[in-house]
Amino acid sequence: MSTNDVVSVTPKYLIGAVTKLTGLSIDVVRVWERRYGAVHPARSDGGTRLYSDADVLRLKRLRQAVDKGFGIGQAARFSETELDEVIGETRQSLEATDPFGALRRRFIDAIQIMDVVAAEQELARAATLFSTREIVKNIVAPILKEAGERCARGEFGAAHEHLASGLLRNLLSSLLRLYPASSNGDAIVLATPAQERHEFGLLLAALLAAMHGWRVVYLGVDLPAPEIAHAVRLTNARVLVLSVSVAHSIIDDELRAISNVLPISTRVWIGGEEATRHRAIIERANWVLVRNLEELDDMLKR
Ligand code: B12
Repeated sequence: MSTNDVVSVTPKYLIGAVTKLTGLSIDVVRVWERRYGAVHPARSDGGTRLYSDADVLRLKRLRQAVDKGFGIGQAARFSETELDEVIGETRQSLEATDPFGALRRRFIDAIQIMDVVAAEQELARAATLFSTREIVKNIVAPILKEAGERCARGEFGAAHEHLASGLLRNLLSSLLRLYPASSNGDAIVLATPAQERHEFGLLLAALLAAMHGWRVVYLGVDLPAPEIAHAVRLTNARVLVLSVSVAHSIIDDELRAISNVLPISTRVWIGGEEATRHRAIIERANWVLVRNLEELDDMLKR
């Protein structure tokens, strides 16, 4: 694994593959999981367990601890740092093989037990060790995704999600302040339409724009079309960025309303999980559908 590799939390392996990758039998994997909560695999639509690279890595590390004479019950309760010590893998060597994954895992572990001090420490480390772009793409975006997946699996409650969201929002806001709007930069307005309250995709997009020297006018979420258009006119914005995560039919009406009231010269870039649902309006209004943050990063450069 190279220094920049990130251990993926995407569910992809069936249990048979996991046994090959870890050297553990199917029965052992099941018992470790059921009795000791060693890993929490996702389920396919049909209910089959699907393991991620992160699950496989954790099982391998637990196996190493067991090989060193620890009981699985004890090993499964170790924090990642304790596990590092136990299996003789120094923090430095873990950092060297997967610095982003190690940090993300420690943050998520801290959120799981609501240890705010440890969670804040991890974010402070991220801010000193990594570039803003690395923080956006390799720390904050994947942590939010994982928090979302844990919510869906019932491992995180609303309180966990709110705690993680609050800490990450503070981090992103303070990073945004590192790139003060310059009056020579072209203005870019960022908002979500009325009824769309998911803010993180938009906040990450705002940070990328600020890094490229745009004059960022971040309006946040849930804004009626006339308000967005007013801001675009007042700031003479060249680009409006919209983010859509939720599949409400009302969003379609809102997007149509935005396209009707915007100045004709404004370019609109729209992204988010549910943006493709609005292809008809996007095509009719000549907006650009931006598939992901990488693509946005490139467009902001030009
Ligand atoms: C946190 C959360 C909330 C929080 C939001 C808090 C906040 N301050 O943002 C709250 C509690 C408010 C919330 C409310 C609701 N939520 Co919600 N929420 C989530 C959750 C768990 C995480 C979303 C998140 O922040 N992800 C992290 C960010 C970084 O990822 P992202 O938004 O996908 O953005 C990425 C890309 O899409 C892209 N991107 C996003 N925007 C843009 C823009 C551009 C230009 C570009 C280039 C890229 C881009 O970049 C990001 C990084 O890769 C997801 C589940 C999940 N697993 O994602 C559900 C989820 C999005 N919510 C969902 C739902 C249904 C709701 C509610 C309707 C629930 C309810 N019954 O009340 C309400 C709707 C509120 C509303 N009207 O908007 C559904 C949406 C399903 C759908 N397709 O419609 C999801 C998928 C959960 C689910 N599995 O059912 N939610």
